[in-house]
Amino acid sequence: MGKPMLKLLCLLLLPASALVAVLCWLPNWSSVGKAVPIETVEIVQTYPHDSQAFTQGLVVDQGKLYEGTGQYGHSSLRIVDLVTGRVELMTPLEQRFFGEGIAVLEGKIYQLTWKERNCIVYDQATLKPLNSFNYSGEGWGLTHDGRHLFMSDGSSTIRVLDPNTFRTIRKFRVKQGARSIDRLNELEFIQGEIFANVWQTDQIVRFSPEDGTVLGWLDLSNLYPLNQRASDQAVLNGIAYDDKNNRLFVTGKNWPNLFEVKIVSVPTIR
Ligand SMILES: [Ca+2]
Repeated sequence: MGKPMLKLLCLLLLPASALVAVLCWLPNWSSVGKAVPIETVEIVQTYPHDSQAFTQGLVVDQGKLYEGTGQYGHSSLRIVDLVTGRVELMTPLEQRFFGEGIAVLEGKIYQLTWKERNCIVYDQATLKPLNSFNYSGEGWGLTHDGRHLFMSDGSSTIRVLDPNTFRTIRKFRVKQGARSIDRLNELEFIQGEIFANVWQTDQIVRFSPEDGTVLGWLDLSNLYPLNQRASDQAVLNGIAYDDKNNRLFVTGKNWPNLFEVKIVSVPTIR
């Protein structure tokens, strides 16, 4: 290439490279204008819920409610009649385990434990333990997209796991712009998004399972007033989605009710 041609090429490329440099330099370029909707819910139906259940995992599958409960000496995995709240089948965990999130996938139930680094796998119909997997760190919430498990650990990080090996395939952080959203607890995969309880709040955050980008918030502070709760541990925790009938259920730790709710848009953004 001759010198005149090289000069011309440099002149042509300079504005483009300058633009790229500016775009890369902008610290929150990907988050500019990322205000997201805050929505609330209306109660469609109220059902009884075992107020002794320290809810850590909640799933609806084929019209049945599956619940995982926590606390040492009280942890369990349950099949619950959705309408009456009656426990139909229950497997208690060993005293050394503090039960956490659950996911139901291909005839198996996966139940995390808090600090015991042990995911117990059960037969879905009998709740009989089949095997278990080890993992590092803490276990909080669990859900799946039909193929992989998604696991929270109390931070803003979500691990994507192979359900056959529990190997971590990838990880991402849940972020709204530059702000990490941590204390992610119970999870639910809903129509291509993940919904997560944010521990010790009445807020649910919705985010992308691809990269953790926050897509919106649900404010559920209207469901169960703080001054009626038995303790400050009785926080919102438990999201279950009935994908066949498009029904959304929520409850909390030691809440006396489980609610079917409908999302209602309100004209606010955060
Ligand atoms: Ca769930």
